Amino acid sequence: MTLPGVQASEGLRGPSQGKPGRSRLAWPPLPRGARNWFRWRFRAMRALRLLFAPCLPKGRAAPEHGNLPFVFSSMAAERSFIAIKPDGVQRGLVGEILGRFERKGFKLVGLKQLTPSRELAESHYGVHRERPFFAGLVDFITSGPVVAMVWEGDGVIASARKLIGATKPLEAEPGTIRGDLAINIGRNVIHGSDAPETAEFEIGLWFTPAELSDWTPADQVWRAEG
Ligand code: RTP
Ligand code: MG
Repeated sequence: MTLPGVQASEGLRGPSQGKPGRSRLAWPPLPRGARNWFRWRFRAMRALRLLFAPCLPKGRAAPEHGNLPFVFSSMAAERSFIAIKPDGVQRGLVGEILGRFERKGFKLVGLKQLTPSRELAESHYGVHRERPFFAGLVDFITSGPVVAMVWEGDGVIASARKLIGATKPLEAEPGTIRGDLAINIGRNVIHGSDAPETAEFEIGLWFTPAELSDWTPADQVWRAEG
């Protein structure tokens, strides 16, 4: 595959792939057999998607993946629920935070602003129900608008937690959202799902399937080899 706008002789090769005239991105640095295996697996799955598309139900959250028969469902791209808490919205940090996820290369598939009901907040933080900070946490999260988002991409759940940083902002590394933008545990600006099961639960809690878009960025070829 030749990337659009790139001549075969230009320098878009992996660091160890210096053969002149090669047009393929040699990344990740795996043996050629392994790279080919991944490529053919991707192509086979894409062909299956096209084959099954006409006879599958419409209107699911992610038709491109979610409508596949269960045997192919492991293909579904990973999604995480991310929320900018009321302090982040009040402080005008929405653009800054959205930009960090966009620049990383993840895909935004859901976005809305709402002031959560107590019921929603209590379900969302239900795992902390018995903790002493629970009541204050629910008061805080229902105190104003929250920007709720779903981001998609390989490894997005763990990666988003890294982008977000440690729960206590003073312990969060500089360069992370909490490390750069917050100082207090009760005003730590952003939430991110901490595991695949939590992500699935939280996405279903905050969004209806119709509120999520399945789309392919025009520059996808520049984001991931495939
Ligand atoms: P989040 O769920 O909001 O993304 O935060 P997290 O995973 O980093 O931390 P978690 O343990 O799930 O705690 C949820 C939120 O509760 C507040 N908290 N306060 N005062 C305290 O000791 C305390 N501990 C937790 C924080 O706002 C935390 O983000
Ligand atoms: Mg948490």
